[in-house]
Amino acid sequence: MGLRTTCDRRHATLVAPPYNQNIVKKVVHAACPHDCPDACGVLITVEDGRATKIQGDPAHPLTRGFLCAKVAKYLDRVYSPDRVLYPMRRAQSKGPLAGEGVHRSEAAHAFERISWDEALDEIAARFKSTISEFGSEAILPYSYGGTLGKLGYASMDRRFFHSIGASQLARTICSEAGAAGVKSVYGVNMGTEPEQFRQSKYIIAWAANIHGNNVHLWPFIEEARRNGAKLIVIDPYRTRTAACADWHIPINPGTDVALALAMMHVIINENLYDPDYIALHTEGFDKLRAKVQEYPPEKVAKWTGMSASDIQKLAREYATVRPAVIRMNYGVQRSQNGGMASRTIAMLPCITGSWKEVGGGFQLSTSGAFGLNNIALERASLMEKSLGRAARTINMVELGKALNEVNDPPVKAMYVYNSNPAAVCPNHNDVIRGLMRPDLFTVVHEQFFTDTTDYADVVLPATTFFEHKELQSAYGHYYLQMSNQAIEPLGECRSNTAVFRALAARMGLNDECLRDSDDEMIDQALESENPWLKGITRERLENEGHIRLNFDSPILRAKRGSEGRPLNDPFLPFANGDFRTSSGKALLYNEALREQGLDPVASFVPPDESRHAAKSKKFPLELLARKADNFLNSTFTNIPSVQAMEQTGLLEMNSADASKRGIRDGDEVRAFNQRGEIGLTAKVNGTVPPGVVAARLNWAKLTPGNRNINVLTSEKLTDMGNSATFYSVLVEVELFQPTRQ
Ligand SMILES: Nc1nc2c(c(=O)[nH]1)N[C@H]1C(S)=C(S)[C@@H](COP(=O)(O)OP(=O)(O)OC[C@H]3O[C@@H](n4cnc5c(=O)[nH]c(N)nc54)[C@H](O)[C@@H]3O)O[C@H]1N2
Ligand SMILES: Nc1nc2c(c(=O)[nH]1)N[C@H]1C(S)=C(S)[C@@H](COP(=O)(O)OP(=O)(O)OC[C@H]3O[C@@H](n4cnc5c(=O)[nH]c(N)nc54)[C@H](O)[C@@H]3O)O[C@H]1N2
Ligand code: SF4
Ligand SMILES: [Mo]
Repeated sequence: MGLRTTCDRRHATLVAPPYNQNIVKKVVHAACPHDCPDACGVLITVEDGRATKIQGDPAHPLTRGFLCAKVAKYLDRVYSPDRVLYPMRRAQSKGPLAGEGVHRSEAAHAFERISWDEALDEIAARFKSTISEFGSEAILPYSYGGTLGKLGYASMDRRFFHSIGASQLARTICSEAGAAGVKSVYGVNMGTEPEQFRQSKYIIAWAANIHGNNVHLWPFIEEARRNGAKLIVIDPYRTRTAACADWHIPINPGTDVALALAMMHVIINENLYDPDYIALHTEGFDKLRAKVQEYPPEKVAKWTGMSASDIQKLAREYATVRPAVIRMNYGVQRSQNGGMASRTIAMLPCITGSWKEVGGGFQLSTSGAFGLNNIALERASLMEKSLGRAARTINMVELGKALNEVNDPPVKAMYVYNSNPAAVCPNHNDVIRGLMRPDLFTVVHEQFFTDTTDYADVVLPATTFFEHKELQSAYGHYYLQMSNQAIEPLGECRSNTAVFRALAARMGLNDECLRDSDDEMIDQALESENPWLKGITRERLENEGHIRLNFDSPILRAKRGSEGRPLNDPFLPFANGDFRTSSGKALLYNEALREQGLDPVASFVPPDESRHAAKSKKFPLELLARKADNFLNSTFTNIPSVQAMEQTGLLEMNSADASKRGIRDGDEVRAFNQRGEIGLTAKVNGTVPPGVVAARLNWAKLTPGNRNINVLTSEKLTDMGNSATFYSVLVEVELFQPTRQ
């Protein structure tokens, strides 16, 4: 029989096993740091210093005791024979080793093991010589979502790079268009608490692959459906979520702006809106009313691929079946007009007044509520000391351009952590051309020998979340968590903060904040003006594991007076307005958009790469270069037990498009456009409508020809937020022809 813990909410409960007094067993509370809205509470069982079990924390209100399939197999990742365990220096030329699928420990053969002292000396010396020859901005940090832990994501790393005056990185690859679109209405990116979905009667999953990317929301949706709620999925791809829905709307990619405007056309013209909420809590309704007249359902039908009557039905149901909630996810904003799409969809609950209702509203993210003290963590002011000004900013989406074209100064040294740009960046061929540059000094701090380590000069071994302590916020719920260290670091692995502390010392940097410990930084993060953090301390988090944001804070209650709606339970962020705009109202008209060359209300501009553009004649198919349900971006793609759950190397096609090209299910095909080409296996399985093809992200070296689907995606940026346009890509597909010798 398994051993029971006495209290699974304590971060480390020691349990002496009855049969063998020598084995020390403990259960440690941690939090999953992967780039996923669910930010699960995790319990790790450790026996004699070795993790033996991982499970979802049953006490966490969202996790509810279960983990997604990939993290349930996390012991395979932590104890994988393929981990990077020691600092390594390149011993062979850059690029993947010959032979397909060289992704396991063999990739290490391109390197020789060195000590931490040698590695730190080499990096410090190269950084110093780069600074003296080209200036400090010739050094580029490159990081993203490997860990969303507050310390590992942005703390000592930023302090270090600000202190040396390195280029800044605009971290826009994922969510900035959506955040900008939502903020252009609400002034903040937050929304409906996920637990309230159980009280909804009409749930729209708008570009939200809930089963794949947000699985802990699903039980609440199921509960709502048991009580009669309807689930509508708006997604060109037939996800598992779409397959279970009451109504799946396979909208044409990049046309959501037009759909939202047409829905508002119906809602406003048929008097289905909430005049009181609009009068009290919004600005610019008259201009919106005028604007939506340009988007009647009949006109929008031809863009979206929906019938006018379906648009009307959706609008009427959304406005009248109450409460109605929209779970929009980031898929919608990976289109060129993704900022405007997010803006218009975010307007819908302001028009219907659905923010007043428990189980109503809208959620893209909850991150805007945490308000941790990022200024204290990141210390941007250190740039003033090192450079006398803010360093230049390079957009991470444009890495190909940065490495091949930027010349003022050129990027001469790059330090990659929390990211695998050789897999996840658009315009893969240009990225690889840049990474191959012999004059580029590249450091990669990693857990595995990824696509990017194949181009590294020095590889440093990184801890997993089992091996370090973290403070964890979330973007899909309102609980702050402590992730405690469960086991000692494997081999010579070090956490991000530990490496940057050591590098700062090695470079002789002396600002005191470069020596802060992890606990000190956690305390600094919690020292914030945000009233919702009141009463939340490191000690409490260590003892309780997770704590809900303090929406009932006395400060807010005093501000509101005794008349106010109870804030804590249920949390209704915008029931009384309280938008974070200068007027406190939702901005249906936003003058600032005009300065960005956009319509201050809203307008639909089809993406350059879409069926509505002239270019579509040469490359007529719209590609969705999607994520895999069982990987996390490029993470987990190399773990055999996780690979076994996923199908890779596929190009999903509609039977109409396939038969037009003489392609049958299982045929080898070539997908190509002006940026590149890739060989894949056709899958004609009904997941995509005519005119759309889809493929899944994977490590390049696990795909034949050492390339992945990002050979076809572009560096073009979105209308707001300068994000990536992974879902505005045109391609052509043909039966594979072997090249003649
Ligand atoms: N299993 C798993 N979970 C993940 C991730 C993962 O890779 N795997 N990634 C994590 C990360 S980094 C993020 S940002 C989140 C993202 O989570 P989501 O926002 O759900 O991200 P996507 O999968 O990019 O897009 C969601 C859906 O949008 C659809 N879509 C594409 N274009 C359009 C369009 O023009 N209109 C509409 N209506 N739909 C469109 C796609 O087909 C997709 O099914 O998930 C996180 N969770
Ligand atoms: N075609 C296509 N491309 C995409 C997307 C898509 O949908 N389609 N999605 C985009 C999106 S939404 C995102 S968010 C990006 C994600 O891009 P990335 O943030 O680069 O995400 P991952 O591919 O998960 O790679 C993260 C790496 O960080 C490492 N890592 C994990 N923890 C740590 C740590 O504590 N320290 C260090 N030093 N390393 C660590 C992991 O081993 C992993 O290799 O990809 C984007 N690229
Ligand atoms: S990846 Fe997401 S669903 Fe899976 S354990 Fe982590 S937070 Fe939970
Ligand atoms: Mo993302």
